[in-house]
Amino acid sequence: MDNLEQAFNEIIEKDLKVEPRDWMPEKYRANNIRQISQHAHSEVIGMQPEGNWLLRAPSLRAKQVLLAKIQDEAGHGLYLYSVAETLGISRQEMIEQLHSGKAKYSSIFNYPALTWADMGAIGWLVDGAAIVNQVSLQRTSYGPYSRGMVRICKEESFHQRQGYEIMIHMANGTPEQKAMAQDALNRFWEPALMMFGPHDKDSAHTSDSMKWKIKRETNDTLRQKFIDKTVPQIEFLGLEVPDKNCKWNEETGHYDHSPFNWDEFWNVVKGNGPCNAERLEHHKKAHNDNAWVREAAYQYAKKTEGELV
Ligand code: FAQ
Repeated sequence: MDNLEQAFNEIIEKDLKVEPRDWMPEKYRANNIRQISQHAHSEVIGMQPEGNWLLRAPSLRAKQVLLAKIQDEAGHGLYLYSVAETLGISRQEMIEQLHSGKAKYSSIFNYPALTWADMGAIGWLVDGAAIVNQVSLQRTSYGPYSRGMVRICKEESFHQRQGYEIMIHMANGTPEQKAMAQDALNRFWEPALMMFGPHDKDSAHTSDSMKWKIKRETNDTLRQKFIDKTVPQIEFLGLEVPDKNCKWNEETGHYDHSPFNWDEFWNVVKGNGPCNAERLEHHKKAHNDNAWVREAAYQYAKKTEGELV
């Protein structure tokens, strides 16, 4: 083992942070680029289901809050693209990988947002799941990713409350509103649990990522934390857990759950979910229609800085 590799291993062992200028194994770099760029794509594509409801929000307050939340997601995408850039990939390459299908984004955003209650379910469950995952990632070994997560988690916790507030209103509203809340929960429950990725035994990257402390907890551990935290919130709303086998287990100290429909998960991940085509087309169109903004920014930077950027 040479000195560079030894220095890298020491950083990991001592729980210090790997910084952009440090030497790192190519596989460590590639794994971080993959995860961070996909995380960024998820934040950006994730604006679409909620954007669908901006013009139909039931009050000015609801519209303002939803707009602020969606803008936050755009910001998260930008921090994360910047983090990935410190590893030596350009923004353009990342976008090309998204458009060609080489890079993924979270499966959850390929489901439609059909009712206003879905805005509640997304904020509560999707942001809620994202928080459980990202709180753990605050301790990830790559310094810029870890620091980005600290700020993102603060904003996500506001998003989760925004969603839960909508659910409280709907669940305590008319019988029709309560039914809408239950229907949104039914449709988003399992897809939200699948945000944590395949079971550990089927997860291609977990072993390397745990070794290098990119991931601090496994997919199944985080999923279980989310279930344990969320079931009492469902009960508080007076709604029913969509999974009849979801019961408290005294022995394990966790809620049990039914097996998941992994065929559906992989089908969505492979591009065949209800909204995959629509989400990508929308992104490509927005990217192409706004090419002039990138060109104008480039020309302005050239003029003011006197050099290519
Ligand atoms: N969807 O070996 P693993 C948010 C892929 S942010 C699609 O277990 P890994 C905020 C995986 O990429 C939500 N693909 O992978 C918000 C890999 O394929 P690859 C996003 C998935 O990386 C709220 C293959 O399966 N959060 O919601 C999914 O070790 C509301 C094998 O899987 C993050 O990205 C999936 N659910 O663990 C925004 C957090 N799961 O890459 C707007 C950071 C797995 O070899 C509105 N990411 N795959 O082609 C992570 O923590 C990890 O990447 C995991 C997956 C846990 C997602």
